[in-house]
Amino acid sequence: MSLNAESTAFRSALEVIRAVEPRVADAIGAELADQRESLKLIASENYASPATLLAMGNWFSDKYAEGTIGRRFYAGCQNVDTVEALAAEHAKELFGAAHAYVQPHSGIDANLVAFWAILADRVESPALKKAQVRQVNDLTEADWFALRRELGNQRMLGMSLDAGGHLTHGFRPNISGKMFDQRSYGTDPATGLVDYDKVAEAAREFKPLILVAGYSAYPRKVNFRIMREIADSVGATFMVDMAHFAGLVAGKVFTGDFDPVPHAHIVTTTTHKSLRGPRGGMVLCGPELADQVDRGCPMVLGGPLPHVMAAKAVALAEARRPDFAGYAQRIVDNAQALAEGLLRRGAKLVTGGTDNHLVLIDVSGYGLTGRQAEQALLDSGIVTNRNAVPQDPNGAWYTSGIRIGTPALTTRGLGASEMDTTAELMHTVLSQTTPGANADGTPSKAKYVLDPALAETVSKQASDLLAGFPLYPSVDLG
Ligand code: DSN
Repeated sequence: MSLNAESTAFRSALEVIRAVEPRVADAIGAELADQRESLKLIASENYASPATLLAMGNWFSDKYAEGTIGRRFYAGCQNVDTVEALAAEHAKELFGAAHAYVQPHSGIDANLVAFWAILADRVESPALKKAQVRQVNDLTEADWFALRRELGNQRMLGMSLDAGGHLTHGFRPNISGKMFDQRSYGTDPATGLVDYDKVAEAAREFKPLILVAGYSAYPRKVNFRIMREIADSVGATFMVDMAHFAGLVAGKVFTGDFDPVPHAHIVTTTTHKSLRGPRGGMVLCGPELADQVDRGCPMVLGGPLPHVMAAKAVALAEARRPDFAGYAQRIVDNAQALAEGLLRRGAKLVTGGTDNHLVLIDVSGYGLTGRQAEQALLDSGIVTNRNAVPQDPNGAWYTSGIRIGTPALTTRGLGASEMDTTAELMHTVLSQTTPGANADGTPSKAKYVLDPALAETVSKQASDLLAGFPLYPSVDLG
């Protein structure tokens, strides 16, 4: 039997790797096997296409290309220019953006590029103007001191971590919380929803330079038109981090007031979550911020990864195909089916449901911490991650929540009926897990008690469920 192109490509790659370090080849094969067998509900993960994966394993990995197209610090970048331009072109077309910068290595890097671009654009700093890469050698010691003074204490208002915001939106232990004088807006304690009047009030009081919207663990839509009005009312630059829901924007599930691109001054994203591309980041903006954004490397970023930019171009081309819209809608349909299945069985959900790709279960309803629930589910073949809930009494380490998302299972082809089965499996595990105790008898926030036979039964049911939806059906490693 002749193998298809994808099987041949991956088999050949593993054979070549195995000849040098067989343990790496084995680990790659084992990773595929593990991914095939687990019920992956991590909201920020997905399965990139074989074409996207294969675009990363090649000679572009060897090339340095600091700077950007037309302004490189290295010679011989003509082919990197081709893939960087293709990725940017696809991104602009897909999102209707004037400018796209496709070099960031991650969402955090994309946010840093955006912060620096905004500072450079907004802060009246002669020292900063001089510090732009082309003049950096002209800076005196006095300029450096002035630069720190002029940039210090700029203000940022973002969503708090426990309400669903991201570390880089000013959380103290993150560099963003040290770069900026930061204040957070939360969600309404009764509904769990963003209270725009409260955001407006905080903005009026605090007068931030940057208003940030976007989230990692908020299960609802955000009205970006209203957020932009709030930003405008206090003269703030409006930045949206759409890392989690970029696929829903690309697939036109989030349109109008819920599409950040027409409303924000600058939008950042990852490329690997609901967008289903390679691990990486991206910045979209209008012409007024484009030049500063393009200075991301070497201002903020290490050298670009041309092999990943090639993969971004492939994945963005895939997202421009008509069938991506159907995929994006199915992500949301599945999340809603999963939420309904959990609610029907008595689970407590933050905001009572979802409008997007993720669901946040408040597992205090089962008498568990997030950490206990996460591990019990993992023992049962269900991969999730623990996450704080608003005003979480257990903090960001133990937490009281489990965040689940549907981009990955939707890629595998699971639908509403399988989401109901998934809800049943999760509820079975969570309702039969009890908190454990420390050696001295005090209650533990990490230990738990779950009958191993039950965990095994659920694992088997999860793997039976997945058997009907093979992952990478075109890839046979033999
Ligand atoms: N790690 C990503 C997530 O899981 O949401 C965000 O950085």
